[in-house]
Amino acid sequence: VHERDESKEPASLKRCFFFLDKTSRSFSAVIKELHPELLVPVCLFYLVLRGLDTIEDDMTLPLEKKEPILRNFQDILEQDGWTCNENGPNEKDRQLLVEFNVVVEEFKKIKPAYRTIIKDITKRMGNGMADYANNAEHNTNGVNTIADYELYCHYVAGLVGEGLTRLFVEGGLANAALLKRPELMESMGQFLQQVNIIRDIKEDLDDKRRFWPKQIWSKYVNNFEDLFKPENKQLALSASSEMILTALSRADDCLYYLAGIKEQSVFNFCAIPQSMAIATLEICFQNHDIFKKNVKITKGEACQLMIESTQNLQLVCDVFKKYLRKIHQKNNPHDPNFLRISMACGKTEQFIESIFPSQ
Ligand code: PS7
Ligand code: MN
Ligand code: MN
Ligand code: MN
Ligand code: MN
Ligand code: MN
Repeated sequence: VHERDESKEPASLKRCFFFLDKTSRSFSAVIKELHPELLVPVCLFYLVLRGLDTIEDDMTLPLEKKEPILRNFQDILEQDGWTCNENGPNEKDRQLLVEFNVVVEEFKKIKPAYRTIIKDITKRMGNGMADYANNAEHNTNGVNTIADYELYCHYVAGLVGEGLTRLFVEGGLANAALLKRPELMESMGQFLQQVNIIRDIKEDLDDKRRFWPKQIWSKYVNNFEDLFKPENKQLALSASSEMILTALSRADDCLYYLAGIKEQSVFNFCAIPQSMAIATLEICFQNHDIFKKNVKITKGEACQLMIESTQNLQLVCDVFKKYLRKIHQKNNPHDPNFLRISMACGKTEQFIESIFPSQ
């Protein structure tokens, strides 16, 4: 384990690490353990996207202010001294944007190849977010088809998978062959984002945002709001099980991607969020609380997952197997998605068995 020499860090870099701690629960720990070659670039990549997301999430920002910031964020990255005071007082990460000049300052200093990757992803993500911010404004149904939903998840998370993979390869810490399987890095992001969207349904509703696709929920209820009515409990659970099934179909790609990561610090960085995601998916499954509050895995469970996901692929597969079996056991024969969920669990377990035969 290496350590940063904080005495040699400029104040702006110290401030970036301060914001990393302040703005991320799970990512801060794994980013700080990354190989020194990528530690600062990935930290800055994170802060850039966190800044962008703070603009996206602020529902008090009028669209005419929000849209140009989202669409031009890649240029903002290179504007000396840029800061933003537009966010509402309750936006949890507003201070990062108030002091965004420290990110701009450090961004200048990283290798041009890393800057190019971060700028490219920022540009595509910001424009994608803006497209969907528009949608929410003009179309009260928000995300309609499953294709809309997966495109949104592509913009906010699949692209992160692409950017990180390009950084790993550029830094000499991952095999360039990974770039030839774009569906694997896409699934790494999709899995995390879909789980976030499933878990956050109530929080997002309270912000007047909807990310569950109408194509799915309309099979069960007529209006999105009906998902939250106590009398529709079973229908809401069925809709959630279809959302969970959709996410679950990405799990095998994620394990396949992890099999291609040999460098230990990059492996840990990639594996921990995926393990947290499958555990979160399992507590959301057949759990009506997601329609009432933000459901979270316990601190103890999170610690356990951290330990199990920082060894090797076999242990990560064991984690996945454990949660797949829990999902399998909770599966309800009266649920219209029962059979498909059962098959998805079985298929993923078989995939794991094919990499690590149990006897
Ligand atoms: C490892 C190949 C650059 C490390 C990590 C900030 C979390 C915030 O939290 O609903 O409910 O408010 O607004 C693939 C991370 C995908 C992304 C997306 C893994 C950047 C991240 C900005 C690919 C993380 C998925 C918005 C956009 O959802 O969230 C490998 C590093 C990864 C950030 C995440 C988040 C999107 C998001 P919340 P939202
Ligand atoms: Mn967010
Ligand atoms: Mn967001
Ligand atoms: Mn949010
Ligand atoms: Mn969310
Ligand atoms: Mn959230």
